[in-house]
Amino acid sequence: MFLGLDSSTQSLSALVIDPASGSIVREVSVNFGASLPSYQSPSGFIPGGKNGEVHADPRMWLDALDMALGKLAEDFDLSTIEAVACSGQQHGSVYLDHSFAQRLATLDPVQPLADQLSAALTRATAPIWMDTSTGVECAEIAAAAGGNAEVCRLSGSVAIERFTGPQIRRFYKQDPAAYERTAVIHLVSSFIGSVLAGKNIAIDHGDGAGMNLLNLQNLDWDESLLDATAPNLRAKLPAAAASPSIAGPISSYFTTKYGISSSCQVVLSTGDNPSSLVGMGATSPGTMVISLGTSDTFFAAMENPVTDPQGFGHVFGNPAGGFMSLICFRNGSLAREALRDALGLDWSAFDRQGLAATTPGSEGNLMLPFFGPEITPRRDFDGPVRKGSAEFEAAGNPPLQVRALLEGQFLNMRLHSQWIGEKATLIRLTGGASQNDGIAQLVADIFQAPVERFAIANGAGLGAALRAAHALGHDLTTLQAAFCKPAAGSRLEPDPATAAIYDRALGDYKALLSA
Ligand code: XUL
Repeated sequence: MFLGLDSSTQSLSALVIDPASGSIVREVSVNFGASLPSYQSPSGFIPGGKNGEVHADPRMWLDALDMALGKLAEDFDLSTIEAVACSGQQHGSVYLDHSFAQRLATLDPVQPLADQLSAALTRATAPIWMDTSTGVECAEIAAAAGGNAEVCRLSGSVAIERFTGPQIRRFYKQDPAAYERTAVIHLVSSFIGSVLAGKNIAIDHGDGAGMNLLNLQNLDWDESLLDATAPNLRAKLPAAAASPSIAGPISSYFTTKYGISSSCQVVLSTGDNPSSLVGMGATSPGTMVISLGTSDTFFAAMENPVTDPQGFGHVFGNPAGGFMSLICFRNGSLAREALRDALGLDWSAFDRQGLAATTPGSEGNLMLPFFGPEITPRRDFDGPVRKGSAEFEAAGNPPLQVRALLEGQFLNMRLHSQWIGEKATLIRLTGGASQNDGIAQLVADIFQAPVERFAIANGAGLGAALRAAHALGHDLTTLQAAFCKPAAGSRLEPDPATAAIYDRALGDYKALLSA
């Protein structure tokens, strides 16, 4: 049996897989807001942060780890677990002093983790990926490192607010004494992994690439980016290492407290997106994952670390080797819901029948689908742009508005994923809206690739468990064939008759965007 943990924004979940039967045998989850109300973080972060600050209390993650393992141990024999790996929300960082290593090595199973480790925190709270407070620091890092094009070439991303390097720089500027006292800076994933291993563990290339600090060519912390970020930073960072590395056996805290075997191995942690790449069975180039949520995300494996010349996309390490792209589109369901509400429609307008009232290409009408600020491409102002017939431009003809919005979203995604240089041979669609046949068919047609839907709710947690098994010698391809299966009857084929229509629409969309 193998255990995967996923410490995400709102919850910490644990999932056990049995490779022999190809099944998930146990799954538990601790919702931070509901189960740990004393942290007053209903959505997993401390509300009301000033100047774009979004932080979370790392003690909450530790309490959730104790709780999740406690829940699991209630009706499951954890001595059967051969290895554990963790996935964590990307970019968030935890700051610890010299006592952390000693505290980890001498954890008392009778006391909660949080009580024993909190005194090691040099920054009481951890900035997470939702934080947008570091605009100034991003500009400073880019300037010091020779411009954003250079930062992107080196690290796979331009200096960007939610990434860890700018967060570290802000801490150094705000509280230099506490920065000085900091002996080690962990990502959320490597923090939990270190607790499991009872020692500081390395940061893997998957999550490490989300810091604006990892050099993608040599897979080590980059000297010029370190210098641009904060003094003496290399000494405070764990080593960067390949994802399938074994960190060592699990800490005796967990063997005594939860009955995990002392031979259970801790595998390096990774970020939730690299972990989802594994859990969605998309670690080989050609298969693209599109996740439809509040924001939509696109990710896919890549052999070489090509970077986005426009600087919108990101490159992370692929836990199975090589690299992966990740592109976030802020106007996902955000825009779909805004249009639905503005027109007084319900979701049926977006399904196959609703879309059947109009034809592919929206009769030549086009929409830039930005109902709020967008990050891919960057647009600060709110409001979609409509171009076409007078009625359409006046926001009339609701069915056409719906189709034009969806086509705009996925043409925008196709346009802004061209830099990865791979044609999709298969798209794995996940997230709430993926169940909608109308939207799924439109994705298949715009990308001219078959679409499969997944029933898996927790791709990152499954990815963690698969990584644990892989690091202990199981073949990843065999594991993925057994675990990463599309829901029965969920596959849709692209309609070849729409290929030319969407090729032309893509050109028109690009022209409208430039205009
Ligand atoms: C990716 C990103 C989020 C977090 C939280 O760059 O910021 O997807 O990983 O899920």
